[in-house]
Amino acid sequence: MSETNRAACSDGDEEQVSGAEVIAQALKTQDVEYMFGIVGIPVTEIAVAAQKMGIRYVGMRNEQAACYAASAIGYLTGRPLIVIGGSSERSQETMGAFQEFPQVEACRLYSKFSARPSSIETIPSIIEKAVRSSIYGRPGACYVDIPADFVNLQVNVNSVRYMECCMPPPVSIAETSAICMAATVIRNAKKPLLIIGKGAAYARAEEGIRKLVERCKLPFLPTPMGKGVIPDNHPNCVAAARSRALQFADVIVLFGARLNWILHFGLPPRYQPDVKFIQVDICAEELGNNVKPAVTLLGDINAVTKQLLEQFDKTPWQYPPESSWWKTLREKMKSNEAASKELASQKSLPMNYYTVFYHVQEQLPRDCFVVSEGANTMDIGRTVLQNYLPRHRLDAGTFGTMGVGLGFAIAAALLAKARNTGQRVICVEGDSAFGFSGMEVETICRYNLPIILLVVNNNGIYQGFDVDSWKEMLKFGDATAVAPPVCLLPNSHYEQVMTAFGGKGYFVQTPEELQKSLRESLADTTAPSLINIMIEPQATRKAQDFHWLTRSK
Ligand SMILES: Cc1ncc(C[n+]2csc(CCOP(=O)(O)OP(=O)(O)O)c2C)c(N)n1
Ligand SMILES: [Mg+2]
Repeated sequence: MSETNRAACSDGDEEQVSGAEVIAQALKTQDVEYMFGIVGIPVTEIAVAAQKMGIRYVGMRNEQAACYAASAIGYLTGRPLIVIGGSSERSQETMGAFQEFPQVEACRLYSKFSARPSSIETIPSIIEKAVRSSIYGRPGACYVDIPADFVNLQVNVNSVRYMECCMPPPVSIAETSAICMAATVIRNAKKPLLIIGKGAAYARAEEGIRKLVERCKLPFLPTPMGKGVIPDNHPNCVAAARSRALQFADVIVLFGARLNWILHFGLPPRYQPDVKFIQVDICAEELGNNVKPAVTLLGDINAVTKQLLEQFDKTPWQYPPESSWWKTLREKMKSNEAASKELASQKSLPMNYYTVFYHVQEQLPRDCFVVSEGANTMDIGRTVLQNYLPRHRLDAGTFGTMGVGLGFAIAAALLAKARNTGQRVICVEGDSAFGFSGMEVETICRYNLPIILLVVNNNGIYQGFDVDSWKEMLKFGDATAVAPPVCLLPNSHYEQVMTAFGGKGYFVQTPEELQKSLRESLADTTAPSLINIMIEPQATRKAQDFHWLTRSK
């Protein structure tokens, strides 16, 4: 608010402050650094006040993408997402006010804490509680509802008390007896396996887990978002024999990895029926989901890992590197890698997924962020594109939500820019996935973030038609009646979405064109680019022992 306004609103000689300014100050006091959103009545003033307070405001093109971006910043910095929503005026509640909706109740289902302050004076304590709830225990989003009339309402500046920034989350450790039991189970394992999940990445447990892997010489697998906690090219990484490792392991230690669909619920046929799980998790309710664990280690994953390390320091132990288990895993990795290489080296055009990712991997800077979404695009890309640093892969993860990619990429690029690391963001999108938040390309160009978008274009969802088959099909009737629901328009020029806003666009059909466009995009550190990569519309994954979503039948 300007000084003149302030004076005009002042009540006697008391200085006045608006609801918007109180929100901004309360967020700043809780160390909030970024705000993502779309403004309009009644929240515009909140964004303006936040900017004045030194919070970076990033205007997005869709609230979903704004939330995805904010959640990625939260994951990367350990400060999860607070959603602030403008709601209708209190005096019009139940009358059918503009955009009236039971937002607090609706958000309760999706958040750890959902509340509407009862007055401007209570905003700081509600915001402190929202921030604290979002980072304590298992992290998660929180919602604060702001009635429209609060935004411009003025109160006496001395009537508002700001809560100090909440303390960092307390660190909990596991019971000593459980740690001893876990160490014993690991020592007695014939076919051990560590699984490193997103929780380990979030807990910044990379140093401890790496020590454990190297001291005990244990094989490990990352989950999709656990990639990079230990580099993918570490000799103990058995990701290339994932199915085999899961299927025959007799002891599995889960570091912040849930036994959900991504890990096939921990059940046969993907696992041995008597496999012993050791679960390390910050969330007590997670322990015992789907399978009864042999040992549960409740606590901060970094702290629990250190407890385990101390145990193995006291009585050193190594899993024998010459065991038949290591041999089985190495052989399977070799044959799987050979099969991928064989597909990658195919010279036929249009290219297949493996050829594309092989060429991308060749040029990928080791410190870059890899963002990805799609179905085949994400699943195959994950196996070929390597991560060498923790928290440098962001993908559609547990929910498999399409549309997250551009928001995630924007968040990673903003952090890279703020930290001045020169790190690049490579965002690998299926053509369908790209469509969900495609207009965020304008956001990328507006903030001039040098993101490289790769659209792996097979003209469809999982698969599509080539242009001739598409035309042939249309002879049989209207597209709504005859087009397979997975099909998208063939040969769409997605790169023109980028050129429309001043970035660089490439339409590539051959490995040489891909290599050249990627080299140029990487060399240009000042501008974003989009490489639209045409692949064989019927290309698929290489044969799998099990489908990713194994049905129980
Ligand atoms: C929000 C949302 N809507 C729909 C889906 C269903 N879905 C799963 S993958 C996918 C897109 C896959 O196609 P694409 O991104 O082109 O990748 P491809 O498999 O073709 O490489 C869709 C729409 C979803 N996961 N999330
Ligand atoms: Mg596709």
